[in-house]
Amino acid sequence: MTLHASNAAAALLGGLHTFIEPAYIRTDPESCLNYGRDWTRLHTPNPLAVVLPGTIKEVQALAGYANTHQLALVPSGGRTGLSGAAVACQGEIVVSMERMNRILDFDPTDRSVTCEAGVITEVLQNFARDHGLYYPVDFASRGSSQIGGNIATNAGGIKVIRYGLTRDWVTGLKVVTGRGDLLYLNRGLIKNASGYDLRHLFIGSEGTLGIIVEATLKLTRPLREPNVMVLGIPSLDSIMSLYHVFRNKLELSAFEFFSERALRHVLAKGLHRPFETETPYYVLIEFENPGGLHTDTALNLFEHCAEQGWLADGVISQSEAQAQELWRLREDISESISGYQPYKNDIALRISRIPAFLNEADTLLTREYPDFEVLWYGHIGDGNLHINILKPADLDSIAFAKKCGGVSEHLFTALQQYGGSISAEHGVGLLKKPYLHYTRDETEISYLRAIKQAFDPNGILNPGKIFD
Ligand code: 2HG
Ligand code: ZN
Repeated sequence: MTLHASNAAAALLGGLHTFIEPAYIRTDPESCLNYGRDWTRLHTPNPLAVVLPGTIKEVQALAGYANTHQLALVPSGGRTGLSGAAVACQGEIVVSMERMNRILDFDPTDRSVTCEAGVITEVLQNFARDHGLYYPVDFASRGSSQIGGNIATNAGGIKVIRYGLTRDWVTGLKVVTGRGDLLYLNRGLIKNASGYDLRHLFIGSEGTLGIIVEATLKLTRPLREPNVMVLGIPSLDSIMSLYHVFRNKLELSAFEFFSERALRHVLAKGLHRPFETETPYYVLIEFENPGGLHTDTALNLFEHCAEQGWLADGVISQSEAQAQELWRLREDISESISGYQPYKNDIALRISRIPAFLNEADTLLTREYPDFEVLWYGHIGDGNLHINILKPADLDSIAFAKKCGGVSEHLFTALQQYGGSISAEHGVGLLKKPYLHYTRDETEISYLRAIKQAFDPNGILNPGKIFD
């Protein structure tokens, strides 16, 4: 079917008033601009309208209406995504979940919380903390990303090495499918062997199968007095040596890395160098250290690695405030470079394959981008690298994206040989769609299409995202 993106569709907007209050249907240019895009800036937002439902019934009514009138819906959370999955550039209706932001239930025995999809990540984290517990999925956009969006992208972030991805914390999901049905999946159970687990299809489906309206999430005990170390590394090769020794002796909750070039961008925003020595790369390690129990181990490991020549300098946090300062050196990178309209790669590999791939990618990128600034950082302990290419000010955005897209083909060809993925945690959306075949073969994509067809036969949900 053809989805309307025209005046004819605009006329259909009137019908929305029968089930959504007019105050929650917005068509003003500012709302369309804000709600029609995520953190990518390549596509021009052009939604027909923005609708803010307040109840599951309203979401169902919207899905029903969209099916009847052949309208496309773009489910929308905090719009902090980096792959264009929440972009509405073809006359779609944006379905913002921001009004559905209540925490509905907490059970200390189950250590679980049930909330609506529009709850902000940080609100949930604080709620858990106030109850003596911890929601460990964490990332820099915690202050604006929403739980529904996190689930729709299977968000990862900075603690995956210890706590896994969003997928590992979802025990129940309520979704409104593209057919308009309400499904309550897995119902908060830890164990459930009653057939296909549809919950996992919705996690990471980027709004293409259904609209997540409610979630039940597990919580855990908080980290005990985490310490942060930042280590200066002379070469990429040292990173994995450090990974092995620190991981064997300490319970790591983060193992991140960033380059000196990336560091310079956060320093330019007013942060301080962690120590005087400049090295081409840095590793940030976080580990639990209750009562200083593991301080000696950490210092011994530091000495050992220094003797081996794997690190040149380092610092260990002496207070929570210092730990947070050190974290900012890594976490603030993405925001500090946003003005350069960076071309982003978010790739994943098995950790064992990282050293060989890093060397190959380094050679390739140095050759292909002689004139562009290339920044490396990421969650290297999870096998996840973020490679950002900064746009020179005098280069037009389209020409820049085209050049980088061409280089990506080379990078992904190498990645494919190492069995990696073109997206580790940012998703496919619009941006990585042309490259999906590097990670999923045609046969597999045909199964994805069949699943889409089962949940959304009229293609009303986020059409054009992930695959065509
Ligand atoms: C991070 O790890 C985010 O900082 C953003 O996933 C990554 O800017 C990026 O490419
Ligand atoms: Zn990341």
